[in-house]
Amino acid sequence: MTYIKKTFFKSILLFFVVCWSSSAQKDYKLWLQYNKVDNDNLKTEYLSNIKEIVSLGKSETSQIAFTELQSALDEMLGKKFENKSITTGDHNIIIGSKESLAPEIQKEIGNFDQINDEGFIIKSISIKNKKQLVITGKTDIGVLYGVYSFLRLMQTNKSIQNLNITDAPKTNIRILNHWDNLDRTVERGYAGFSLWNWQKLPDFIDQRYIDYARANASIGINGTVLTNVNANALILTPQYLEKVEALSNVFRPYGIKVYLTARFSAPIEIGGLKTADPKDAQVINWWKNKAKEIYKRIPDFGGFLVKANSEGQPGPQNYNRDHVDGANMLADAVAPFGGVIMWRAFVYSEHDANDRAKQAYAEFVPYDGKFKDNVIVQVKNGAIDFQPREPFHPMFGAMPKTPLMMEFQITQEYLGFSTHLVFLPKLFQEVLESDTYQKGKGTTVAKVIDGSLNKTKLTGIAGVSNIGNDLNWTGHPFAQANWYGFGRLAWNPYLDSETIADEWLRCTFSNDENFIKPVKQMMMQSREAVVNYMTPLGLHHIMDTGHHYGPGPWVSNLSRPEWNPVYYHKADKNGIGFDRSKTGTNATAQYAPEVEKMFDNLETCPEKDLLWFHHVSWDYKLKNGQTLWNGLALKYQEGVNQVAAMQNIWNKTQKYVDEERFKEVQMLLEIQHKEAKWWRDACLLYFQQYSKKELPLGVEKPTQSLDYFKSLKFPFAPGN
Ligand code: BDP
Repeated sequence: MTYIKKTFFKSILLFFVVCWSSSAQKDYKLWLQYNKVDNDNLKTEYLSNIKEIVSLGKSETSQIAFTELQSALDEMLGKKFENKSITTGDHNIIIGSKESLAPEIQKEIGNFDQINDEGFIIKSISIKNKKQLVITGKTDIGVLYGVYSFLRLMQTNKSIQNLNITDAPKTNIRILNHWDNLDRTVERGYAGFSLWNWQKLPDFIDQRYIDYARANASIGINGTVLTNVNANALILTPQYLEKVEALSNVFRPYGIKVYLTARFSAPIEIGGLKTADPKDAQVINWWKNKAKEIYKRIPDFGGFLVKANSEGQPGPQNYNRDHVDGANMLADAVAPFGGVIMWRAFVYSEHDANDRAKQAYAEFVPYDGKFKDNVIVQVKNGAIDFQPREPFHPMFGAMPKTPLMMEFQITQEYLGFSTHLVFLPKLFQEVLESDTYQKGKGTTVAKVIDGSLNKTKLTGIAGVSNIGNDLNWTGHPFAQANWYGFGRLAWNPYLDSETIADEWLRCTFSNDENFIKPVKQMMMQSREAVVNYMTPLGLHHIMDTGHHYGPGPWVSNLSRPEWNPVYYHKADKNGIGFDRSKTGTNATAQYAPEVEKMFDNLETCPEKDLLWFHHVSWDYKLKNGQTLWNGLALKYQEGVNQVAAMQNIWNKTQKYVDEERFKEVQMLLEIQHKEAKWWRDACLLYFQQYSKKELPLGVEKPTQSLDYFKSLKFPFAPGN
């Protein structure tokens, strides 16, 4: 080859490597892209308002805050600011906690009592006729959150002149639940393997741990449960605690506490005891010593998350004790060190013939007020299990004397894995805004969760993580928005999901309105789309067995009745739906009278929840005049159409998005479209056996038979 040819090929190769790595990095960088500010006016405004950075703190956290600000400004404005550490001239950005600020600056900032320890204040002030921008808080973590919030303003192209922002998280525990196993598989994980490389820990600190902490800090997440709720006791042995300690050292400066899942039978499995009875003196002692051992290594260890007597997990009931006995025993063990117990309310029993939707309430509500102060009961958003749509869990309206924590699922176990684009903050918002009527109108779930309704001290929101070791963290580029949105809502459960979508798009892709407007619309409709093509009008739990991938409304052969889809839809020749009204299981009675009445009455029950609460005939007239059968079929079709509309929107975004992410999303939407049709066809063919009616006009004819759909098997579907 001639020299010229060789150089030509080399440069082509280099070009591809550069292109590949820069776009691959884009995916990896999440919402912290810090794209160049290309609007000249804005750039001028930013540069004239930022002359120097003065970073006052000395801690590792302060260092992180400064470096973040410095490198972000470098990327966005093309200028590298050094740390001046003393204030000269004007238009400095001064970052530091209250106590690091000069008294005259403190005075200008005003009242620090408006914020809690994690809150921040961003304020433009004037000192000796010099303008300064101060980012401060009571603690260095507050300052770090302030820096991220300030950078978000710039990332979303907002003005930074005359700022006066006061913000603080409304919940104490804002936490990810990783359902990660010690062998690095992730239960219900669709983004690769677990981030935690237990084999190489504690000596090898993967850069990903740091990047993970940074991403979480940027949205205010302050806790992480490293291990699966279906717990393995080995995590509590010294061999593993040493590794956990290493991770907690990485996370600490980012304000993130580590928590673990506690297997209730650990005293037997790793402690050599004969029992795990929470009233047994040796057991009590074992947990006390275990807590001591953990806190010696990890002084700010958060505490334990416990799944007990649920789906085969051991618990206090194995010893004829109850949830209170179990939770309080563990609470006593961690209390001296400031730890908390997050006790899950996701319980239902094969020995209980009652409607599964009623069981958690029935089991837990009698315990209201009986848990120790450092116990918080973690309740899933709905009474069944993270379905595309569920009415809010009745427990949220029924335990005024107990701190209740929200459990959302960020990983899309029932919403198309990491293949389907579904913007979950819309779902989260719907739940948080639901009115429990616990203390009259306007007592929403959000008010229960943030403690404002019942003056609860301990508050929290948990999200089952969708993060794995995929290059882009979450499998689907848009699934990053669900991690982001979860964090933002955990910080402030009153945020609007559309605002979140807007922020995320600008930070992750582009500020171009021609991109933002349609793509935001696509995100906002994506949740309703998945409800429509999977489980419209209140249908639920009709997915296939085990892996939960794809439709399986016909499944009826599982050993426990409440594991079978037929238990939930109850389709027969008379109609379809689960009668949870007074004439049925009376689950509606678990809600406050106003809510009960609304759900109970066919006239007032929202149609989106119709088949959740009522069994209605195929000829039942919907509000739009259609029969139920026609309306149901048209909803399925609408879901498919909505995905097609999402594809149309995305296909027009090519010029605003890097090639790699554009193509990824395009391919994923194509699969989503195929799978939406699969859901529609399989479900309608199955239900049609009972309705015995033709598909209405406008609904496409299935191209396969019901037997074909039933024959599909997925032995290696992920996350199972
Ligand atoms: C269900 C999942 C199962 C979890 C369980 C739980 O299918 O893998 O272990 O919830 O939350 O949604 O404990």
